This record gives sequence, structure tokens and C-alpha cells, in this order.
Amino acid sequence: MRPDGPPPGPARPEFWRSPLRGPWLTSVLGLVLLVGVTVLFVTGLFSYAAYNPGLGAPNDKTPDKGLLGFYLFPWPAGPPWLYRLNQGVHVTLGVVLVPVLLAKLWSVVPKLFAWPPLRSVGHALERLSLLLLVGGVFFEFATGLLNVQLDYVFPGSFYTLHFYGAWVFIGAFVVHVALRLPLMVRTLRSRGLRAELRTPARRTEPEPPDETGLVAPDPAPATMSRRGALGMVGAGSFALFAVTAGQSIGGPLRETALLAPRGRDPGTGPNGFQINKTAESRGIRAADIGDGWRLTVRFGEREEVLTRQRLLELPQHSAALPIACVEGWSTDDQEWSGLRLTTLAALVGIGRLDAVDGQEGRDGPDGPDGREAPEVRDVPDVFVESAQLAGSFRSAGLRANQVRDPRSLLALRVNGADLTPDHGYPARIIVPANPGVNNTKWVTRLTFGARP
Ligand SMILES: Nc1nc2c(c(=O)[nH]1)N[C@H]1C(S)=C(S)[C@@H](COP(=O)(O)O)O[C@H]1N2
Ligand SMILES: [Mo]
Repeated sequence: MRPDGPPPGPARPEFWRSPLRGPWLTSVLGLVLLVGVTVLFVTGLFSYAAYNPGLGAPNDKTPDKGLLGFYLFPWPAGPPWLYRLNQGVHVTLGVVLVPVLLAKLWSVVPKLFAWPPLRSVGHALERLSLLLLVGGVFFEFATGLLNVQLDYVFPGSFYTLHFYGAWVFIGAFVVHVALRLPLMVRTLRSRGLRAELRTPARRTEPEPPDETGLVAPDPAPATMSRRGALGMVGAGSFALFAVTAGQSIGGPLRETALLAPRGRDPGTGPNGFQINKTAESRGIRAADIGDGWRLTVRFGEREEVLTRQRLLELPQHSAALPIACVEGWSTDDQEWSGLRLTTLAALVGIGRLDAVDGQEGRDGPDGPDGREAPEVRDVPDVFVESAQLAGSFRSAGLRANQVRDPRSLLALRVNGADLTPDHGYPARIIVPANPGVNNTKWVTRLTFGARP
């Protein structure tokens, strides 16, 4: 034994014997992850922008982000399915990539035991970047999956951890891709995917040894082809897709979302769609939302206090909109009806009330008859508060472009029935393309032109 050689065990190249391990398999899996992780990162950034963190604390779960918020932009109020699509892709793809990620780590696992652990400063830096890469990816997947699957159990806020974790990870990821991309392209060119997929186990040979050190020096005979290995990963991903995607796609497929805790069995009737936080769980008491409930609308010095009966006497409008949660589940479009936010703005002197509602659209859905909502300029942002006393989702800001949209409602009814307490009775916000968390339930106060 060489005195400076690796100790017996996984640090020795001979320890790893799979004939499948090699740069080609690693490159195929790497390419899938390169595309997948890029989509995850971009949809993740969009998701943060969709919260409209610029509106202040209730909307911003990472107020200390500093320069990391450089890309933020006002989130559009439509098309209505925009956030639904973004989060459906983000969460479903994250789940589906798990087998690919595990296979990729398996394919390079000998490198984690490389001996000697630190050869030079450059080598030390490379290993540090790999530590951030592997640690970062596990951290992002773990926090993401926990947030989707369980009542979040990680210590610390999901939002901050997932957000900062994403930036640390993506830094390491960019370095890794920059270092490995040329090798990946070369390797993928060296063996045709199609030929490889036609090769059965008995003809499967190890890749030629090369500088990557992934190829086993003493390979065992193949018990599985590369086609089989990729097929196994693909089947795993497909199975996860099949039991997850229904929560975001909706319709009859909702029943197939076996892995989605909030995707299924929301009951029947007009209010028979998902409930994330029940009234009871948020500490909403019967008295908070009973006959004594009032809505206060305020703009500067002007204030109106309205009963639900009074709200129902004002012009009602409807809009077919989904609820889409950061967790990836969403509802199909529901027919919400109530007051346009512009109508409420007009009550406190923003725009003219008659210009906003006039005689048009009373009690009917807009659209089919082709009547456009009159344009309302210069509406300010609005700060929405609820009867909920504590918790980070008790209030939220909406940006002027959202307030202005004729589909943005303070909903009193859904699918022809009064809201149930769990869906936000007496009144809830519903805005196209708005993340679920900003569609505040049990609303008690709207303050126009105010930021918290
Ligand atoms: N006051 C209040 N409103 C709230 C919440 C909350 O905890 N408190 N949860 C939000 C979240 S995270 C989502 S996804 C939607 C879910 O609405 P639903 O339960 O009617 O489907 O409500 C939002 N409105
Ligand atoms: Mo949510």
C-alpha cells in the first residue's frame, strides 16, 4: 500500500464498480437538470415578484433582500391563470426532478470521496463550490417539498430560507455549469442517445476511462443497460408527475393528485373547492364575521363604514377566477361576485362613482355583452386588512394595476352562493393572477393610498 494512498473503502476508485457510471450518463442527467433547474429558478423569481414585495412588509417575506430584489417588477393583473401556471410549473417540476437529481448524485458519488480531500487551493475551492451545489440543491428541494407536503416544519420562515437558499445554490450552479458545460457537450456528442437507447444490458460496456475519474477502473458486468437506468429514472419522474400535476391542472385530473395534500376532496356545492386556512385555524370567531361585521373603506380623511347588506345593494360584478397558492395547488375558475375594487375606491372619492358603475353590468357578469368597464385612472394602491388578529397573511397590499382591473373584486358570493366562513365570509379579495396569499379573506378594512 502506498503510504499516501486513500484508506480502504469509498475513497478508492476500485470501490465503485458500476459499469454504467461515466461521463455520458452524468451528462444526460446533467442536461435535464440544467434545463429543469433554470426553469425552477426563473419561476421561483417570478413567484417572489408576484407577491409584490415592493408594497411593504405584509407582502414581503424577505425584506432584507437588498440587491437580490434587483429584478422585481409590478406583477400584472392577468391573464388570470398566470400565477396558477407559474406555481404549477414550479412545484410540479420540482417534484418531478427528484429522481433525476438522485440519479445525478449517484452518478458522481465517487467524486465526493476523492482522495486526497484537498489537493491545492484551486481544488479546495472547487470542492467548496460542490459542497454549496449539493448542499444547496438538497436544501432547496427539502424546504420546497416540506412546504408543499406538510404543515411547514422547518425552523425559520420558508420564504426567507427558500429565497436565500436559491441564490446561494444558483451561484454554485452557475460556477459548476461554466466549468462543466464544454465537457458535457463534448461527451454528449461522443455517443448518440439513440444508439445508446437501443443497447441492451448484455451489450452494455463501461465508457472508456477518461480524466473525469467517473469510470470504474474495475467494473462489474452490467446487470442493467443505460436505457434501463434512464428508463427507471424517467418512470420515477413520470409516476411523481401523475400523482402531483392534477392539483394544478384541475378538472377531473384533480382526483389523481394523490401526493397533493390539499389537492383533493374539497367537498361539493358552490363552495366546494379547496380551503387552505379554515376560519377556525386563523382564530376567526363567529362574532368577527356575524351581524356586527363592518367594512371600513378609507382614503385620506375620507372614511365609509358599510354593512354587508349595504355592500350587496351596490353594483355587483362577477369574474371567473382561480385561486392559486404558492404551494402549487390551484382551483379551477370559480364564478366570484361582489364589488369591484374601483367601485369601493369611488365610494371614498377616487374616480366618480357613476362613472364606475353607472347603470351598466348591474348584477350580471360582464363580458358576453361586450360592455367594457369604464377606464379608471389614477387609482392608488390599497392596503387590505382582515378580522384575523395575528399571522403573516392577515393583511396584504394590492398594487394600483390590480385595483384598476375590472375583474378585481371584493367578493361576497361565489358560484351563486354566499361565501362560507372558510372561504372568507363576509367578504374576500379576489384578483386575477394574484398569489392566493394576497387574496385576503374575512376583510374588514381597505385603506386606499396607504402602505403599511
Ligand atoms: N385573512 C387571511 N386570508 C387568507 C389567508 C390567511 O391565512 N388569512 N390565507 C391565504 C392563502 S395562503 C391562500 S392560498 C388563499 C386560499 O383561499 P381558499 O382557502 O379560499 O382556497 O387564501 C388566502 N387568504
Ligand atoms: Mo397560499
